[in-house]
Amino acid sequence: MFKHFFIILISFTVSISTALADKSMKVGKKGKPEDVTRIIKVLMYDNYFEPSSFKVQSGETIKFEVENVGELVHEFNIANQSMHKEHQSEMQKMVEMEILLADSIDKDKMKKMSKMDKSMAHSHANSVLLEPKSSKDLIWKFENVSNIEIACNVPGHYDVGMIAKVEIN
Ligand SMILES: [Cu+2]
Repeated sequence: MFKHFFIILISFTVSISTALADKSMKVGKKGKPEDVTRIIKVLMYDNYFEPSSFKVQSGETIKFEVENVGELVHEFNIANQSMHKEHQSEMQKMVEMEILLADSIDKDKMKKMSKMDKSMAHSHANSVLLEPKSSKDLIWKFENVSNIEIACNVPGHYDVGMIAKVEIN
């Protein structure tokens, strides 16, 4: 009986620490405008990024000028795979609540729902969510980590490969 409990406790602890390790794995942080050393223009199409890969230096602060030139809503999100996976369920919820539509965002509804559930506001320093024909800048300071991907987590888009590789030197 005691042994059984102990095994459960161990597996529970292992799964928690794996989750924590992923979360604390730094992908960088929001950058300051005065630290920007490079500007990269990014176009979002249905369903891919242009450019489709990025080479950055560790410690570099880049301003991404992101423009959605597609017909659908797209996201530009700097994260690692497990962060993307987690964020995809938030985005799925936004679709179910009809905040996130295929080609638009219901901003009034977003405002209302986010009072009850903060994640519905979609305010993340590492991401911009854009309606077609709109643009926004994102300033990011990269740190020395592997497995960073720039991806779109609008439901279905990640699965069809709306992912850009990031190589950090
Ligand atoms: Cu997309």
